Amino acid sequence: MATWAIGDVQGCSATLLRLLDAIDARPGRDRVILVGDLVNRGPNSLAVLRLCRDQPSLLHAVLGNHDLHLLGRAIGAQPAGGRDTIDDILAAPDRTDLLAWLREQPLLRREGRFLLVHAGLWPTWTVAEAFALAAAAEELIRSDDLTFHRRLRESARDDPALDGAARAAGVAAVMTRIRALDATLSLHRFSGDLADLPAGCQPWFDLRRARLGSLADGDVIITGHWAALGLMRKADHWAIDGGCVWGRSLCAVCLDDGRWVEIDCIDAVPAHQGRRVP
Ligand SMILES: [Mn+2]
Repeated sequence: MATWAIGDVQGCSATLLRLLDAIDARPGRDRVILVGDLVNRGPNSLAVLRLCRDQPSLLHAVLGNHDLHLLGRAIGAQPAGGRDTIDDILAAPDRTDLLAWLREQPLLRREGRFLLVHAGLWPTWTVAEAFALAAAAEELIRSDDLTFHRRLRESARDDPALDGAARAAGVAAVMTRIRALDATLSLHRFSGDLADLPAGCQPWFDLRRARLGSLADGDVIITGHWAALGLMRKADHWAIDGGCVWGRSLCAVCLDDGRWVEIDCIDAVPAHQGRRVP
């Protein structure tokens, strides 16, 4: 039995199938955790969700910002985005099953010494706090809470002065969208290469190391979401978004022996138009 983590699939179902074959992932024996953004931007998000729904012992996930966007659209809490490629899921005859599977996935999960979260953690959270905050947000996700979903997009920080759906939306925004924080400690829109970081901004993981000494209290955090970072392997943080939907690669890491397996994207992904990251 092996446990793997795989980076942002974003509807690249053919590449995902090829990677599962390359790592010889077998239902009933192995487990694969997708690190969020299973859907959107890419060509076949419906096939990705059907694969997950049909292989529940093999495939697991943490939720990404695009997954939450799909759940928000499904209940009318979010408008369609101009580059959405998830309408076929919303129109599918089996959409109820597919969304039910997705809705049950957590924001944060532990596999041994590994913590898996789509984007990252707030600089001041301990791991125990992060799990408690994630649990409160997951409860609202599972109950299709409209207030939570409507606040998600404009939330830009964890604010302990808030409570209920308002704080939970900030927590989920952090876990699914954090990259750099600006001087006011709000999520910044920047998604490029670290070398191009705007003045006054810092990556969440540098702020977190500065405050806590390590990212994860002795554990290793595994994230996707920041394609322009490239694949990054540090003692306390592995970033595994290979930018598949931008025509680059999909990456799997084995949590048992540390092997990395990376394959080129074989899906028909949209033209880049100069954009390098989701
Ligand atoms: Mn993302």
